[in-house]
Amino acid sequence: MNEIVQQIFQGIVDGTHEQVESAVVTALESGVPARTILDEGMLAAMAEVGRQFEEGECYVPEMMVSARAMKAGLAKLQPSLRQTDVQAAGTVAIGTVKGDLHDMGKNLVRMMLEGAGFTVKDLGVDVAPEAFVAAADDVDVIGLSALLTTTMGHMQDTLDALEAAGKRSKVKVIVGGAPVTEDFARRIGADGYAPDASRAVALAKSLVSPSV
Ligand code: B1M
Repeated sequence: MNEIVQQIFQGIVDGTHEQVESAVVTALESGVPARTILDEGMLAAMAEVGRQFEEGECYVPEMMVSARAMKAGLAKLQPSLRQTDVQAAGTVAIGTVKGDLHDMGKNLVRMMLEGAGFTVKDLGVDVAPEAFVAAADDVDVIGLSALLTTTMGHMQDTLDALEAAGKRSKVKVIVGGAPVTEDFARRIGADGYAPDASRAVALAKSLVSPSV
């Protein structure tokens, strides 16, 4: 791994947000592609933090400082993940489902959608089905994110609430997040599943303009 990308990786694992911020800036200035920084530095580091948590090598406070470092780095990376001069591709309301406070995957999907020209309404975290229903009037696509196996069920609740409100046919619903699978998405009746932010953009585009 490139030395500066390694510093980003280690800074996120250690939770040293200032080191991560400056290393991301240095990496961009020295021509490291934003995707490499994201995939090999940042996402790989969060996967390592998750592994350490699972193995009992770190606890919630350490996960929180790593998350803060990741957010600091993402803020520096964000302009490079966006493209200017793109046409608006459609509108999306995105949120992390009820009971779930994980927001980095959702934020990344939002940033990449905005970069691809979508207008995105970010509903935040711990979003109740009713809030998604309320947002459905103004958007083409609703995006649901969940990181906990215990909160995935609220995706189904949200689809049911849209159906009950007579709005299900007005919007496309896409789902994602680490425990979510293609099969789960099909079972709950979502319009699509994406395993990562890039594929969420491709999916949203294909649903808004089926010929793309
Ligand atoms: Co928590 N956490 N966490 N956590 N956390 C996980 C998810 C966990 C897998 C860790 C582990 O055990 N290995 C585990 C869940 C286990 C399970 O359910 N099976 C877990 C747990 C248990 C918990 C708590 C219950 C811990 C506790 O309190 N005892 C607690 C729950 C709080 C709550 O939500 N109610 C908790 C808390 C936290 C922190 C607050 C400390 C922090 C979150 C900070 C924040 O988000 N602001 C945190 C973190 C950082 C993690 C890990 C380490 C990293 C998550 C992350 O941000 N990844 C995570 C372990 C892991 O995932 N390896 C873990 C980076 C992010 C960019 O990836 O979110 O997967 P991700 O998003 C990806 C794709 O999934 C996809 O695209 C993104 C980019 O490629 N994607 C979509 C996501 N949403 C999408 C939507 C789409 C399409 C694609 O369409 C709409």
